[in-house]
Amino acid sequence: MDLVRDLEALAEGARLSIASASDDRALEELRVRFLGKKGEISAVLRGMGQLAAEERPRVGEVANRVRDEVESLLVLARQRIEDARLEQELRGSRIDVTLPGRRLLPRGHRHPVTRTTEEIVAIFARLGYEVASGPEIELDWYNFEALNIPADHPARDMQDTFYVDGAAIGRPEGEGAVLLRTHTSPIQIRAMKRAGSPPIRVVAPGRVYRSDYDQTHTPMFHQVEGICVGPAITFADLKGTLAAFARAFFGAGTRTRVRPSYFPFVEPGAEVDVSCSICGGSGSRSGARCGTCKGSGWLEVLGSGMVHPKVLENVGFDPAAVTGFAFGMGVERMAMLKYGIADLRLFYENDLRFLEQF
Ligand code: 2NL
Repeated sequence: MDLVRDLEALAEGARLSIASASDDRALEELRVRFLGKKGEISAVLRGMGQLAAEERPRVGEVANRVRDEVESLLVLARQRIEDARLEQELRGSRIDVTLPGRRLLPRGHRHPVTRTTEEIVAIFARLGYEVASGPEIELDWYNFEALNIPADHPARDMQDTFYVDGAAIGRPEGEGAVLLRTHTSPIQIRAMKRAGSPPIRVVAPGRVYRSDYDQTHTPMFHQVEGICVGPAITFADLKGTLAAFARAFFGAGTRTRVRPSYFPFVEPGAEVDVSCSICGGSGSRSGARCGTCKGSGWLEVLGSGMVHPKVLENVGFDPAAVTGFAFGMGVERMAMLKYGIADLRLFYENDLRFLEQF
């Protein structure tokens, strides 16, 4: 029976020392002391050889119970110590996750094409134009027919585009082709139909698509077009508006000239040139021929004209009562001329060494 008493005393000693252990190392020492091969419980069990056979089961039973208890006390103590350690760590280094970061990340900026689009649109917004957008996947009627470009018109070749399989998007056959718009004019056609009657001033930025790909053409590019229709709008309004735009976009000293040109949706049509923003219109730069305007002093920047009567008619406006002017420009080209960018493809390579200059 001495062994049972020894075991009970051992258990009491284990309870006290485990309860007061304050780190993992101390616990490990206690584990070895009580449970190890040369530990106290093993020592007691070794003494069992001296016992009478009938006493052994009872001592064995107590020894097992004590061993189980010490094991679970060690597990609990390990948890207690880990909890305390975590608690102390959390108290010692409180992190305020609501504080702003100390190192601000570099902010980034809009793509030069987006920026140029916004600059152009803002100028026309100041002139009283509303800003409209429309679908990039367009119907033949809005992209071509309404603009006085019938199916057999040569302008269709120049604006050859990408066609969408109408059947695949559930359009009944015979309702006209579905295509990627080749210009943003259909936005203005839609805006005029929506308005129902003049006057109207709309500027229409957006992506457009043409089946072109070379040094100066990408199959997707950006345009800003505008239209102004009302009673007695004249070619003088066109010139005044586009000259004001050119000064706002390229700088106060910018001069403007118009040359006759042809677009099926206007009559008469005109090309608008501005004095070269790089050489100031002189045609030369530090003694050499200006590369941007090829020495002419002028840059072609816009197409324009008086809205064709058929186009007015197509949107339900009365060409006998109202007139209007319209214009269109390529955004990439405007950005190239303003910032002196030589190669169109730079806009779409997404090379940060290029983009970070803006
Ligand atoms: C160019 C030429 C132009 C227009 C666009 C237009 C729109 C309507 C009616 C009449 Cl709804 N005209 N837009 C007119 C003349 C020229 O753009 O070279 N763009 C890059």
